[in-house]
Amino acid sequence: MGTRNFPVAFTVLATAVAVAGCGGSGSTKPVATRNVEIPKSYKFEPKAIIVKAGDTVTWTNKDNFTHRVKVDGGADHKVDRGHSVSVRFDKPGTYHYVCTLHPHDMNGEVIVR
Ligand SMILES: [Cu+2]
Repeated sequence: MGTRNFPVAFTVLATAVAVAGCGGSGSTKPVATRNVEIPKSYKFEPKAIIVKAGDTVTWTNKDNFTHRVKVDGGADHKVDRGHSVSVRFDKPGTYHYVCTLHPHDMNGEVIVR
């Protein structure tokens, strides 16, 4: 009976949604902006951003320490405190980036559309 399968399918779907919801802290939803701050305490804010192809993204270091920004496939830029670095994104795609000094704490994503 086809109708007996429906409640089972529904339960599986609901579980999958609940698991996905637990994955993030709520601050990882991509934000449409070209500016990423490096505030105090070793992080990028917002962590994930959305830009358009051809846009230039600027990271500004407001922490008390030197950080770095290295986009996958790109150069490793040093960003001293109070300074910023800009990277232009010409092709659509999802680009992961890290601070190579603190890669476990400081990483993020630029989604180019
Ligand atoms: Cu860092």
